[in-house]
Amino acid sequence: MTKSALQIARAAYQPKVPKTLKGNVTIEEGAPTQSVSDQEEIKRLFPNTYGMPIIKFIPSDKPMGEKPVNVGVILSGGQAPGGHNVIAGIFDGIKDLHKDSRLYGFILGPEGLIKHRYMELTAEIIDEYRNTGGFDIIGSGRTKLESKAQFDKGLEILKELNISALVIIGGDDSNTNACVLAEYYKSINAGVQVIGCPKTIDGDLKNEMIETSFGFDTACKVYSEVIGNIQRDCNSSRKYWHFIKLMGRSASHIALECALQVQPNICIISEEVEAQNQSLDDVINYVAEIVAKRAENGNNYGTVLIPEGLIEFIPAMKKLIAELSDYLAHHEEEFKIIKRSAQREYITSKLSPENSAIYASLPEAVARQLTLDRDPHGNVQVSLIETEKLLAEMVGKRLKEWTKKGKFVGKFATQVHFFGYEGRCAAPSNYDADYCYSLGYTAAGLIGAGKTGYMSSVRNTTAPASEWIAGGVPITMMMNMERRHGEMKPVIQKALVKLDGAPFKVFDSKRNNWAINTDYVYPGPIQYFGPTEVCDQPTKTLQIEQTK
Ligand code: FBP
Repeated sequence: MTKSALQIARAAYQPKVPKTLKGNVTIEEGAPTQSVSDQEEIKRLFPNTYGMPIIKFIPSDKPMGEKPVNVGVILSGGQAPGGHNVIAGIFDGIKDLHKDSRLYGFILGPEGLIKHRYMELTAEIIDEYRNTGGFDIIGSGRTKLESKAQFDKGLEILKELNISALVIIGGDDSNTNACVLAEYYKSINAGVQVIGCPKTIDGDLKNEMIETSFGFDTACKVYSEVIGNIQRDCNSSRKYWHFIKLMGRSASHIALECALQVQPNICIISEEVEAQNQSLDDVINYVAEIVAKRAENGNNYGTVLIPEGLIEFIPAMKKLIAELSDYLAHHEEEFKIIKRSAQREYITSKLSPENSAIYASLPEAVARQLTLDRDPHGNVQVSLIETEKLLAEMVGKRLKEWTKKGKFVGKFATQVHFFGYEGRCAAPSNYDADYCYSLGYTAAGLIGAGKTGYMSSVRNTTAPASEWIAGGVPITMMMNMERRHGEMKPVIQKALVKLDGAPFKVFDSKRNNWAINTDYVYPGPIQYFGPTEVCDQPTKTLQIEQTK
């Protein structure tokens, strides 16, 4: 494998770890815990893993492990920088428990467990992947681990390989499933512990005990670098408005973090759009008004950040999508035979007057995307909708109307961008490299302590790494009951952007200034070597949240 100079230098990087993970450790248990809500129901559903205490690692004078342990690991869902370091941390952790411990990776996500596809992760393999981005060491996948049949099938291979602990590295849904699996294996005395690790660039798996999901830091830094570059380009030629969509699924954490890093002219926050019951028209007017104001000052350029999930958060669009999905689900065959050129008119004639009017107002491409792109459940895949083009086009239309009325005197030329995949496999920042390794090493400690149904937790991460607090949180503690596919289910509560949270408040206090007075920040590329204030800083979101 040919390696870049950075890869070679990075291979030698020693992740910084909390001092409580160095040398012999033991656990300190706190008081019993409760789920965030629906306590009785969740206790009933998880009789074996409910109410367990929070765990903290503390130094000890004796080693924790006496005998070797075989561990399995699964990468679940979308890629996030640092996954390889979680695996390296688990590997080193279980080797420190006992030198004959072994680690097996299940190939291409949870499906590997069900289909019995695996590989042993030896020291040679692990060394090739330390501090690298990507999930390619074993691959990832989106198969949901949720049925008893899958759990039993998985247990066959775990028994065959003498694996007594499984680490599932995933987002909120995968960790919910990890907890269901932990409960099931405990209820049948399977002798397999299950530990979760918080992963997702989206940043929406976080709570009091999980400060951030890994990968969010690196992904946001990569996006902020390129947005910063675009802003400098924009400020140099002064002729384009750049509409930039950012990944993140439903939550706007990525857009908000990038806004805090680069100080764009506009950043839309989906959660605010929903809370204020804004229509698409309101969002268009908001952007167009800033464009017009800047034009008054002779500034016919700017940047607009748009979270990927925006469309779902505009209440009127949500209604349109729901009616459209329902209609198409029942009239698929009829729709298929309509000529492409007549499809738009056909749909417009079938919807309620309110939805029909919104649909008719959408640009051609977006209208088509809404009718064509369905996932296996029949839902529109909002990530495939080009919201950046939708906004650019509709703002353009609005400005033309205003030009006629004399309300806009300026030029409006646009460029559109979508950043997502560019950041998911980037070489982890020092923060993610250290955080991920610590999460993995902590998972090994939880295995050594015989725990199951826990998520690896590393806190206090705005302090130097040596001061970080490592331990475990019972997954049931993060759960509540939510309606999913028409049924009430126990799930880890998804963390959307809180409008009363400190990061949003900081953004809110500055955005009007950023809109009119160009005050761009250019973060530049992630730095791996150099002074700590350049290389080791956590996200602005975390820094603001943890400012006492
Ligand atoms: P996870 O929640 O699984 O970590 O995925 C994050 C994400 O990158 C989202 O931001 C994005 O909407 C989605 O994955 C894209 O999915 P895919 O990789 O299947 O195209």
